[in-house]
Amino acid sequence: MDTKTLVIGAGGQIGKELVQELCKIYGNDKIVASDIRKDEGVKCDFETLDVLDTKRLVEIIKKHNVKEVYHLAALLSATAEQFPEKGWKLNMEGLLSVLELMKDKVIDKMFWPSSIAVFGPNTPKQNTPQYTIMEPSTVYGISKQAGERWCEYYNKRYGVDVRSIRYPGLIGWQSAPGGGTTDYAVHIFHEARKQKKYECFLSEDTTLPMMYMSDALRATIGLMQVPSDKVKIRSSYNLAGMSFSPKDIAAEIKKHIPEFTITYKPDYRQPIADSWPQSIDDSFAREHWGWKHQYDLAAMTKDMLDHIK
Ligand code: AKB
Repeated sequence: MDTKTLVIGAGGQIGKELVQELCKIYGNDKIVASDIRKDEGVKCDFETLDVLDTKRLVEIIKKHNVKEVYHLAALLSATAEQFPEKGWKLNMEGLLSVLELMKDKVIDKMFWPSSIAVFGPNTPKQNTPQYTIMEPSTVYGISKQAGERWCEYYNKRYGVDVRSIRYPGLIGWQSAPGGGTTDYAVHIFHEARKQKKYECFLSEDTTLPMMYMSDALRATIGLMQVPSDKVKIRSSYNLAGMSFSPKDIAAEIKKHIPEFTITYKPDYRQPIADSWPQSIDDSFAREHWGWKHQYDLAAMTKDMLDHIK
């Protein structure tokens, strides 16, 4: 029986596009998508799964002879602040049960996403290094940092092949983000097309690291494809694309939609954003496995607006 790749959290912002991309590269019959709710659009096999249900997870893995897993199910920064216990439980227990299955050699390889949220208010904000002060101040950030420690521990102690990236804010036109602090950078495009105006929940000068989805997918699949000895960091790799503020992105949108206007009404997400870095040093990813981003703010804005009609 052929081996398959399972995407957990396939209905989320990254999951939706990742499943499509993996199907394109490896074929629909090699991919299994799973989420708590059925996504009608998927072309490959789909299994309903709550990642906290380990019995069901094992059943799916056995049924499809799954050997690789992209484990994306998580509560993002803003939602996890509303539901701290749920955020911690989902983000930690889900990861630990897949790591255990790797230890028991049920699965050979896993991708698990970390985030710039592992950094905190005492981290240097510019060109944030791979190794630096990390004192996350959100539940999401704490869970991602703890997750990184577990990934490295399982790799060093049991030799499991787990690979990870600290995603910046991700921007794509195909899927909606859910519950993140960087979500404004996706909503702004839809509102610019629909209303020609947008009220931003972050202040105008809040600069954050961001990345276009096609770059994020290339990085994710690229990291999973390189030989294991190239993956020298088993906690999670810093990864950079671009950095911008709401004011910068609004100015770029205005080049395409001159009538576009933006107003600012910072809310509970502002302190989360203020605790994160503004730009990231990703030289280890570039050196170890050849990472190189393609999209800057101008190229991304054009592509987003070309696709959102
Ligand atoms: C969020 O805003 O929570 C995420 C992230 C940066 O991890 N997009």
